[in-house]
Amino acid sequence: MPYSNEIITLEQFIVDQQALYKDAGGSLSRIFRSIELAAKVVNRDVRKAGLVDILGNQGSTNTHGEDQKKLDVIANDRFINALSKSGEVSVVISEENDEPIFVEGSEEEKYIVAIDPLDGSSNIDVNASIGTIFSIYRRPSSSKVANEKDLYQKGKHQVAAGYVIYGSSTMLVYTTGLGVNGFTLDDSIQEFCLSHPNIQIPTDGKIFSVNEGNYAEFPQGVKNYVEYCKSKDKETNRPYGARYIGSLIADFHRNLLKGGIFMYPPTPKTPNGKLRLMYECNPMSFLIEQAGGKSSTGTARILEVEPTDLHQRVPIFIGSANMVDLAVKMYQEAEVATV
Ligand code: P6P
Repeated sequence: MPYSNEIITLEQFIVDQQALYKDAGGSLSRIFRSIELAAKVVNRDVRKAGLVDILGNQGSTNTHGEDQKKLDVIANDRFINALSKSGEVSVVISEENDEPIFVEGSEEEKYIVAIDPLDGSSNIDVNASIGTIFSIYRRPSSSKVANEKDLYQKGKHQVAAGYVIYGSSTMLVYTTGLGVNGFTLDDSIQEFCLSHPNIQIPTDGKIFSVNEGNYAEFPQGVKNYVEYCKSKDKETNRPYGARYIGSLIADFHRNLLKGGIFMYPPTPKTPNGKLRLMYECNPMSFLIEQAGGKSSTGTARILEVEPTDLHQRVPIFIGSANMVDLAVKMYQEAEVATV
C-alpha cells in the first residue's frame, strides 16, 4: 500500500468502527485504549532490555512450569494493571497466572480478556521478535457478577482478538469480526498508525513453519505433509521454504502477510501440542479466519473447541486455507490408515 499522507491512528480507527461493532457505550474502545497503553509501555521495556537489568530469568516458573523471564513478569503486570484500570474488564486470564484474576471493583463489567503477555519469551535474550496476544469475550451469563463458568467459552464467541509484535517495528494487529487491520507504532508521535488495512492471507503459500527437531515424534500424516512441502514439484512451487523462528507471533505474522502454514502437531510427549487454546490458538484462529485463512486441531476447527481448562493446549494447523486443508487431509488419512 503506497504511503499515504493521511494518518489514521488506532484510536480514530476504533472510534470510526465503534458503531459497526455495536460498541455503543464505548466499552470495547476503552479496553483497546488500555491495551494500546500497555503495548507502548512494554514496547519501551523490550527496546531497552539489553541496557537495563531486565533480561534473563525471574527465578520463578509459571503455571506450566516454564521459567519466567523478567520481561514476562513485567509485561504481565503492565497488561493486567492497564486492563484492570479500564473499568470495563471483570476477569483477566493470563498465561502467567494459574488462577483467573477477578478485577476488584469491576466484578459486574461485561468483558473478559485472555492474554499471553509476552509470547516467545525464550527469544528475548537473543533479540528475536516477541509479542503479546489478547482475546476478548463478553460475559454470557445473566448473573450479576462474573463467575468461573463465564470463562469457558468457545473461540467462536470472541468479540475481538489481536497481537502486538515487538519486531523490527512494533505493530498491533487486531480484529473485531470486521476484517483484520494492522497498525505500526510511529515512535516520533507514539501513535499506532494504520499501515496494513484489511489484511487477507493468500489462499496458497510457499512457506511451512514447524519445529522439525520433533520430526521423529510427529504423527505419520504430519510427516507425509512435511515431506510433501520438501519435495520438488514445479507446478505447485515446491519445495516450499522452511521458516521457523520459534516465536508464534513472528511466524504467524510472516505467514499472514506472505501466505504459509504454521503447525504445532501432537507428539507422544505433547499429545495436545504445546500452544494454549485460550490465549494463543483461539485469538490467532479468529484473526486467520477473518483474514480468509483456516485453523484446525487436525480433527476440528479450533474456534469450535469446547474449553475444559483455562490453560489447556491444542494441536494447531493454521494459515493459508488450501495449505491447511491439505495438511489436515493428509493428517486424517494417515490416522484412518493406522486405525
Ligand atoms: P518449540 C514460545 O515459547 C512458544 O510458546 C511459541 O511462541 C512458539 O511458537 C513455540 O513456543 C515454540 O516451541 O517447542 O518449537 O520451541
